[in-house]
Amino acid sequence: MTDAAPIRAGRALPAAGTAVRTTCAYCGVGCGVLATPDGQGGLAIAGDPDHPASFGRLCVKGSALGETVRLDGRLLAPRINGRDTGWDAALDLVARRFSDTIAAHGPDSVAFYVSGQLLTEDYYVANKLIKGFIGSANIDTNSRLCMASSVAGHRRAFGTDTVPGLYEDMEEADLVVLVGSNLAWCHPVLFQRLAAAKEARPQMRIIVVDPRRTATCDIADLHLALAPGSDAVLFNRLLVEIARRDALDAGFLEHVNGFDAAYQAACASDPDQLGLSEADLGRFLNLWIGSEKVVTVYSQGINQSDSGSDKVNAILNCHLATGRIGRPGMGPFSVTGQPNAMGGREVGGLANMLACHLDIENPMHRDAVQGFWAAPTMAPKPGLKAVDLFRAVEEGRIKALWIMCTNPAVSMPEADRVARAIAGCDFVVVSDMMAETDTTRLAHVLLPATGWGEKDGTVTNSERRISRQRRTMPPAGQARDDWRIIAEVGRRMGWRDAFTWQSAAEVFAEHAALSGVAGDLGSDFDISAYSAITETDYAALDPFLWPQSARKNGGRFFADGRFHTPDGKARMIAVTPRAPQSVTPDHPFRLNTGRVRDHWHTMTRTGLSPRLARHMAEPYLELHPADARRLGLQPASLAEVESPHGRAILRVLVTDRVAEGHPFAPIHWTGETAPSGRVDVLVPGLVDPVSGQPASKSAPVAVRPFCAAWYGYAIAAREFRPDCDYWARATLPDGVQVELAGAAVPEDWAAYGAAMFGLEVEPIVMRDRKRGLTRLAFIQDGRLVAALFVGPDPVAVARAHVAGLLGAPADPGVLAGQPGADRPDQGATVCACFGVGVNTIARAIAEQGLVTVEGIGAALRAGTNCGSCRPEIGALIRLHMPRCAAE
Ligand SMILES: Nc1nc2c(c(=O)[nH]1)N[C@H]1C(S)=C(S)[C@@H](COP(=O)(O)OP(=O)(O)OC[C@H]3O[C@@H](n4cnc5c(=O)[nH]c(N)nc54)[C@H](O)[C@@H]3O)O[C@H]1N2
Ligand SMILES: Nc1nc2c(c(=O)[nH]1)N[C@H]1C(S)=C(S)[C@@H](COP(=O)(O)OP(=O)(O)OC[C@H]3O[C@@H](n4cnc5c(=O)[nH]c(N)nc54)[C@H](O)[C@@H]3O)O[C@H]1N2
Ligand code: SF4
Ligand SMILES: [Mo]
Repeated sequence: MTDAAPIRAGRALPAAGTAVRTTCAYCGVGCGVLATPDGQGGLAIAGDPDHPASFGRLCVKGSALGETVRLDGRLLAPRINGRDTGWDAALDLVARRFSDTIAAHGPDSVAFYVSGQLLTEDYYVANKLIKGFIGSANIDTNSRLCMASSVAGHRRAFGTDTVPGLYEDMEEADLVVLVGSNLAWCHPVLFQRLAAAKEARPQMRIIVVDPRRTATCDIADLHLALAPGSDAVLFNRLLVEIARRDALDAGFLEHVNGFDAAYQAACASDPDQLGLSEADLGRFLNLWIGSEKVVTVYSQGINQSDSGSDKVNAILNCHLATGRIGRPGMGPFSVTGQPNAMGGREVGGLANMLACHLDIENPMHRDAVQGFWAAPTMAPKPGLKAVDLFRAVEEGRIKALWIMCTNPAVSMPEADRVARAIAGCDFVVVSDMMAETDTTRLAHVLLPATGWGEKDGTVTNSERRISRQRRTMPPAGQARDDWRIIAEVGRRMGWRDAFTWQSAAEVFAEHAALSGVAGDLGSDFDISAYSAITETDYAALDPFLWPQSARKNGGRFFADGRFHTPDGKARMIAVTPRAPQSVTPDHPFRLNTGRVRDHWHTMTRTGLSPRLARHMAEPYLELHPADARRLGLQPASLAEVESPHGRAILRVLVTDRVAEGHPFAPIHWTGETAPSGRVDVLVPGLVDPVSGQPASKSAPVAVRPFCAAWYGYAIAAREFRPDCDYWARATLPDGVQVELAGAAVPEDWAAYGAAMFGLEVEPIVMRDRKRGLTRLAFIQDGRLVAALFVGPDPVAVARAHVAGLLGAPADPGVLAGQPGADRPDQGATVCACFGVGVNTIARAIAEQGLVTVEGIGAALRAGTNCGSCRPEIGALIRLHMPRCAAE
């Protein structure tokens, strides 16, 4: 990087060595990134010290962005039925098939399924095309799986979908309660801000409410491992206690309807269902009620439930009853997952919203938007929500489907059924950056989209801050921006004048102007200050909080007691807690699902980074020791997990982080990376009746040992696709590594290995008949190109060591599978930035007596770059601390 000041690039690409201000591609924290093209197609990545969400910090995923902008695996040209074609042919076909379908079967026979990873400009154009021109509201988004219950809860309570507070409220609070949020792994930079605030003000308290003990608990004063799904009981109990202790804010309650009914319902719920000790529950109640400045952060442990909306409202009720909302250091705070989950809500990307927080069911709102767009029609009613949308695809009611920027064949509940529905649809278009995903494999037409780093636009983060993503590199192959692709289809469907923008800035300006119309109708989403933004100003746009208009600038909402309901008052909702779907004798376990630290969803991008693959290389099942014992499952063996909807095979990780009967599995593995590790095949398509959000955290399942006759570990310089019952692939700096297992032992390992790797060389074979081990090394031109280790038990090979030998001059020692005595095995990676393993850290603790995260950092560098692994280092210190130091 040069010393030149970072630029806010215009439309021209920046010169090599020039840092460009942009925003991270991943989570809803929305960190500022300085991306510097290296002149060879790569990018150097650093945190932007001036970005108000992150002040220079980046987590490990953000830091590794440069490793994911390679061309590997990219979709480089449009394809029709698997064959590369030109844009004209592809766009004409899409426009014609959509027009013909609408002509024959009406506007509701087509649908778009989009994503919170689209930029606001992309989202705006998609919403305009389908709602205003096609005349259907059959557009839904993966935010339905993510934020829909928060949206519904906000709209019920506030009359609008608005997050009242700001990130700094978490830093200023005396108590932060994290409910169903693994902030340390899922919003790492916000977690770091919180951890720093607590360090600076040790009297600050943090409570984690999660049935599972996560890395987030590392900074918690109290962890409430409540019974899964019982959060509404907890917040009802809190409401009752708030009233009993006279902690209600009578003045604020003047601005709130529904207290009595909410209170009655709260009194009727039974705190025994929480499974918490009186002492823990008492501490929670005391701290919450005793701290005026309290922020309740919540995420998927609340939203992803078949009563998620009620859980959201149970939380909002407590903040409304105490008037702790919209003032510094206090408020309910729903954190968004995707980089533009919030932007999608603003433009009306959900089937039941219009645009700019307007209501699709309000005829005045519909008329205003139709007038602004000069649209021939306007969707008259809400469209199908994600789960229903794919059911309609299955039933043949949706005959043309366009999926953009999401991978529903992996991420939707009942994923096998959804994949079958897509495969059976008459006409499927998929816009993606990548060529091979579980969903792109099912498309008739594939449209290559530009990805992060190649596109221009805006995203809105969890605190309503809009910031620019900026183009820093040319598009891959023929890839085009999503909004341009959608606009082209709109024009080819006959609406030439409505889709004429020349730049993302023009789309943004139109959206801002529409928000002014919405503002006149009372909408709080109003950024009309930007209605006439120029190209130059858009290029230079600094991050800003909405609203920005003649009426209001940035800041918090609702402290003034003015809400967006017809009578201007907030609404408390009577919540009668409902238990999650019951487990049954056939499916006696409740499967919880979620995220790991270093992967992003279906891994199409994070899977390209060897650094990110180091932390968790395989799909796994966290299982309580008592369950493991009862089922006869050894650590690192494989479990078969089955539900009425599908079956998966996962590596067993025995841990008391989870409760008995309540295992956990991460969501990231796919048909491309571990075909039997797709957990959404197990999850039922059961939804919240208000929000339509699926219950992704509580699938009833059966767990049993997978009877593997053999286990294996393979490395290879080139990609290969194994053919056995279980495999999981991860990227290495110079190739790939794969974990394998099978129910039947092949006759000839040498032949099996050669066929699997697609190699014609004779391997060097080492057999240990007594222990049933076989080890093969394939050497070409004196270098190791592939190796396979198999045995009747999970193979004990030092992974990092063996993987490092790939491509190196062949060393007969490779088949030992372990480093020599002079090079101790460093074990599973903890710090992905510097590649520091668990054994190395444990040794440093024991031998050098290091007992602080800082001390480990000084000695090993671990934890000193992005800081994502600091909670894990802390946990290792507690585990391995020499006894005298612990006392
Ligand atoms: N590393 C990484 N970060 C990400 C993402 C990613 O893929 N990888 N994805 C982003 C996206 S889109 C999202 S939506 C966010 C999600 O961010 P989070 O919601 O923080 O993440 P999850 O792991 O899905 O779930 C959070 C926790 O909910 C808990 N939980 C399950 N059931 C219950 C319950 O009944 N009650 C309570 N209180 N808790 C429960 C789980 O044990 C889990 O620890 O992360 C964002 N950030
Ligand atoms: N069981 C269970 N299931 C879950 C969840 C859970 O916690 N448990 N979480 C749910 C949640 S919260 C979410 S958000 C979803 C996420 O699930 P998905 O949205 O399906 O996951 P991604 O892997 O993020 O998919 C994004 C796709 O868009 C592509 N892409 C990236 N950038 C661009 C671009 O600029 N343009 C285009 N056109 N394509 C692009 C990527 O290559 C990738 O194929 O999963 C949901 N599913
Ligand atoms: S916390 Fe990490 S993933 Fe999220 S925006 Fe910041 S750098 Fe990106
Ligand atoms: Mo999400």
